[in-house]
Amino acid sequence: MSGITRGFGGRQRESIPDLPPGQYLTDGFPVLSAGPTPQLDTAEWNFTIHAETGNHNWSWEEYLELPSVDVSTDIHCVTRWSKLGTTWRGVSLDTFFEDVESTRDFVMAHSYGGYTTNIPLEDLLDGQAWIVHEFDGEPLEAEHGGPARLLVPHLYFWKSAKWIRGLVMKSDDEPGFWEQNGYHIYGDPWREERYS
Ligand SMILES: Nc1nc2c(c(=O)[nH]1)N[C@H]1C(S)=C(S)[C@@H](COP(=O)(O)O)O[C@H]1N2
Ligand SMILES: [Mo]
Repeated sequence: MSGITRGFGGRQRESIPDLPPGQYLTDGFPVLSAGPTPQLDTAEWNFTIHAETGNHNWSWEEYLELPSVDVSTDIHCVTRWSKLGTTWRGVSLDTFFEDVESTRDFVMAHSYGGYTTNIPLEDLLDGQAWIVHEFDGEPLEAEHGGPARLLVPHLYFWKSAKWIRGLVMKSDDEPGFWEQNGYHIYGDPWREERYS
């Protein structure tokens, strides 16, 4: 080991503590959509939580009246790009669920355009998920899910449904669109839960 005081003398990969395994950093903001971008008019936009005790519905005006917060977070796409320190503004899912009574443990998120993705309810609560309508201080662009999308940044980004339309409470963790097409049922980027 003489002469080598650090590492192994060869090229070592720079270790970035905030980067999950198998991911690389990007400064851009790639657009990944399974279909065309729906053109949504906020006058007709609605967000609904469907529970066994009834439906709770928010119009765009009602959504904007809810307390909104700034969110700074890292995002990780299963196709291996990560973006650190992204900034969003929106409403915590805790706020929406204050009004909802349900004994069901799972959620299917539904988007305008038909996309779906499944998430355990506990992953949407306690300050872990938001409906967001601003990115980087600007209204969220349609291609990134505007007027509003789900943001669940501790899971791979396919769980962050763009053009969010509603959440349906479920007794079972039924697979959504990508989960039926080979993606992992849960999608933790730190465990590399990419495919099933
Ligand atoms: N409605 C909808 N939401 C979606 C998708 C989609 O195709 N439709 N793609 C998912 C995937 S795979 C990723 S990586 C992110 C991409 O978001 P972006 O286009 O804003 O980068 O949105 C997720 N949410
Ligand atoms: Mo993705």
